[in-house]
Amino acid sequence: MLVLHDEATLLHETIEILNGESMRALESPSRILQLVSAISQAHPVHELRVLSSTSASLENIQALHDLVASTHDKQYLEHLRTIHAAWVKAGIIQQSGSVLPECFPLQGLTIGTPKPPRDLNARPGYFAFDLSTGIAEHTWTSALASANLAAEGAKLIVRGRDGLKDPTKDVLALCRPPGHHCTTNLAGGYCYLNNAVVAVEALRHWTTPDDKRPLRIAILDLDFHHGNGTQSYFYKDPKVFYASVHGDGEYPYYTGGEEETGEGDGIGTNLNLPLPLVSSLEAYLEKLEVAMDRLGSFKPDYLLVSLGFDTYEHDPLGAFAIKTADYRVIAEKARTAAGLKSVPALLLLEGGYVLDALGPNMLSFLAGWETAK
Ligand code: SP5
Ligand code: ZN
Repeated sequence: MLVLHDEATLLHETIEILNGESMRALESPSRILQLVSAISQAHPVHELRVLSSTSASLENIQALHDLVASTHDKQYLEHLRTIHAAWVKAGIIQQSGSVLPECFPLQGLTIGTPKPPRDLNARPGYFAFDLSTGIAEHTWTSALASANLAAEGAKLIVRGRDGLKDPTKDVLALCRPPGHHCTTNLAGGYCYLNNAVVAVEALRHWTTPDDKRPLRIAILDLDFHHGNGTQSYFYKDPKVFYASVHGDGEYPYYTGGEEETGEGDGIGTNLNLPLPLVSSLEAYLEKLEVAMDRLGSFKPDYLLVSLGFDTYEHDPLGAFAIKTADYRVIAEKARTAAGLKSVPALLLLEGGYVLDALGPNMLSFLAGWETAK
């Protein structure tokens, strides 16, 4: 597997409120260090390629900003980029501190559509939906680097592009922060920029213009949590099929039901498979098979996988009973599904919070993925 990493993804460090306590966010730089270490040790089975979004050419930086601006709300991006410095300047926090929301403009509180508040303390609540998504000094830099890995991964799996000897070789992007919870204008669940959304638009961008037929893209979300942000972005889009297996009734609580099947032209291209808690591999595979059948029948040109390891048995934020060896079976089933076998795939890292299990779980998954081909 070709694995993409950027050291700028390590810079973001923030706090969250979890179980009524303020603590360092479980989504930490060590997660990526663990994965990089495991993948490096597995060389030459896996190839680690280190990119640098912060020292990219001006042209590439502009392209990245354009891509992010086309997929997220302008005021929201401005907020992510500037609020930490504004809070420091106003004396609300120190440079090492984090911006967290204070008040949310929820349904029932506001009359009509809420407007972005001028008050600096109030602004974070307008652009977030939880207290796990603090904005620190380097959050914007890491979020951009993470989105850049998704975009570069997309570029690489487009057939025939850019220096890949085997253009159909799959790519894993070690994205951090993750992306599948945030919408075009709301941060949440440790997510600031939606990397899967960025990858889809990058795939569309990099596809050769002589092929006028619109691309068909399948997204398989294997994180323990429902990818509400990705679902909402493609909810009315008939060319993107989103399928998710996730904990029933778990975070983000208000999305992920079976009845959410898409809207308008997009009816039938959204599939939620909530799974009861403490499900083991057997129950998980049943749902995965349903997801793979539907994604395969969609006959996509590309497959994106939102890959989270918080389905692991000991994960503090998950409640399934998946073991390290099980990831091999899960990956093999996903990779060998009818209609998807020869489809180029991009894997994007989402959650997974047991630090010393991340490396083994990823290597197990990749082993299953690669033997399946
Ligand atoms: C990317 C990702 O995995 N984000 C997840 C963020 C989850 N944050 C809130 C977790 C709350 C867990 N509470 C457990 C409730 C058990 N019923
Ligand atoms: Zn998750």
